[in-house]
Amino acid sequence: MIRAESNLYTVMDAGETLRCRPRGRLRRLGQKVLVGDEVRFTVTAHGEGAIEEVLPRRNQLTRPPVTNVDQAVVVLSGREPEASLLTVDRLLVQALHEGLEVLLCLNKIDLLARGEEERWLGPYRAAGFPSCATSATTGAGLECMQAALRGRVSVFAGESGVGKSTLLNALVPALSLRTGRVSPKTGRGRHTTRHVELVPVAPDGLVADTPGLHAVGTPDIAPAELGSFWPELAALAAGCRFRGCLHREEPGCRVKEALAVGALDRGRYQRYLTLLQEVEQAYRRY
Ligand SMILES: Nc1nc2c(ncn2[C@@H]2O[C@H](COP(=O)(O)OP(=O)(O)OP(=O)(O)O)[C@@H](O)[C@H]2O)c(=O)[nH]1
Ligand SMILES: [Mg+2]
Ligand SMILES: [Zn+2]
Repeated sequence: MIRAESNLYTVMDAGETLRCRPRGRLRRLGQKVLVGDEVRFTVTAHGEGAIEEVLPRRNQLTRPPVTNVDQAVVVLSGREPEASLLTVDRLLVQALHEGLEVLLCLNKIDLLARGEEERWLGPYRAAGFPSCATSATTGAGLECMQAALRGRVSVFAGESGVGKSTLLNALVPALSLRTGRVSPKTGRGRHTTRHVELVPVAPDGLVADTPGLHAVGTPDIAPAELGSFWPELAALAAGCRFRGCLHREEPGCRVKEALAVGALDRGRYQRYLTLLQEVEQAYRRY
């Protein structure tokens, strides 16, 4: 199910869409139909459909409210607005914690000087994250996005104003989502996206346009687990002297060794420490 308007649902099947209403039985069972749900339906009179059953969900996001999501596309821009990498890392942790694959998209590369793209994406590429560098306005890098979106359900995340809606409009020309202006005063965007809908992109791909996230809260993760969401730290953790090493002050820590020889990005590590401290504080409150 790709779109919900009050009690009318749009279901997509083999590339065709059908307007469906839920059977009263579903409502009586308190069974909600959510965007992203796989459903069993029958065709009724007047070319409408009836949703008979909602199939088991693989996952369910609350922001945006979409189910069965495969991938989070974390969008950032180097300028207008200049990305907060702490926000980017929070979003990555949140997405990985939800069990999603992630794709980083550096948008607005038309505003960047040569070499800046690598400065933004380099540490993430080194950590093993797939990435695209795009300009939604010039069309640069859109083939990279098309390839990454095919065959799966994706959600966009990222600060307001980074160009999520503009990117979607560029990827799906038939679409015309509302896009916002970046405030000249703050260099930040305003949240202009309100509804949630899955739109077809690339062969077999579906994408939700999400409200941009200004700030996401402290991840609900145990301190010793946090490192597992930093792929470049997780790859070294098995070699640390202590199991459950937090890679902070412990002796025999492979992460500290790698930092000392410049084999790890300091910024990523610092943001790990920042989130570790937050996670510890939240944890102590229990
Ligand atoms: N120069 C440049 N501007 C862009 C690019 N992509 C988007 N913009 C502009 O950035 C502004 C914000 O874009 P939106 O697509 O509304 O941003 P958003 O991420 O959807 O923002 P929210 O819906 O508020 O979360 C608009 O003025 C766009 O025209 C790009 O690649 N290059
Ligand atoms: Mg938007
Ligand atoms: Zn360690």
